[in-house]
Amino acid sequence: MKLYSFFNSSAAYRVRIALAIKGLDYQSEAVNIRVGEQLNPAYRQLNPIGLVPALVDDSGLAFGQSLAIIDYLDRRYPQRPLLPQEERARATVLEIALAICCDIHPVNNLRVLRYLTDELGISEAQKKTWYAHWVEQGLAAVEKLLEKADSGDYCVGHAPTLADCCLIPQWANALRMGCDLSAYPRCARVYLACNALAAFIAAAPEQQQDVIPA
Ligand SMILES: N[C@@H](CCC(=O)N[C@@H](CS)C(=O)NCC(=O)O)C(=O)O
Repeated sequence: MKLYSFFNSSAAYRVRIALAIKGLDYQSEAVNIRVGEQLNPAYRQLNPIGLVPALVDDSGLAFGQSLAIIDYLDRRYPQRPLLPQEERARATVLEIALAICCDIHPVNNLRVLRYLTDELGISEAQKKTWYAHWVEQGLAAVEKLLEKADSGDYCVGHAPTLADCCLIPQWANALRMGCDLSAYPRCARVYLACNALAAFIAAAPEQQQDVIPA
């Protein structure tokens, strides 16, 4: 399999965690989103949306959307499942994952931030305020969802799930952007516990071949 990835893309990071938890071998192909490689026609053949990640599986099937990729991997390689079978636990995992992937991440994506600064002319300071606002709203909700789920070291239950695959990259992004995360102790506990696991360490941005030092 080949994963088209960028070291600090949180959507690609989700998939890297899933691949590592499942112990799957894959080739990594860097797509530098800072210089627009995600918009190259050859890449858009693989992922018409023009965002990373994209996966090409061992049969040559190519597709994007990190959650679709993780769901595919989970069904195809059922070892260490990332989505519980039990309906209520599954709904809780998806609720947390989607709160991050649909409600926080898209409004703070690179293309949105660049549109705000380059087309609408907002300042760097206003961009930071925008970013922190949506992180704050979103993580406050996630913190409540974790409380409802009675989270511990993981968002739901006693092993990492899709929810953890989504929370850790989102948290890492928020840290990188200098957001105040002190109001979310349950999220912080999950972040610390997951980051002690080999799969999460291997998937981290600083471990990727295409890392660009800050
Ligand atoms: N819903 C997509 C989101 C993918 C996404 O937004 N990727 C970002 C990096 S985290 C990207 O490619 N950004 C480039 C851009 O905004 O132009 C997924 O989950 O795969």
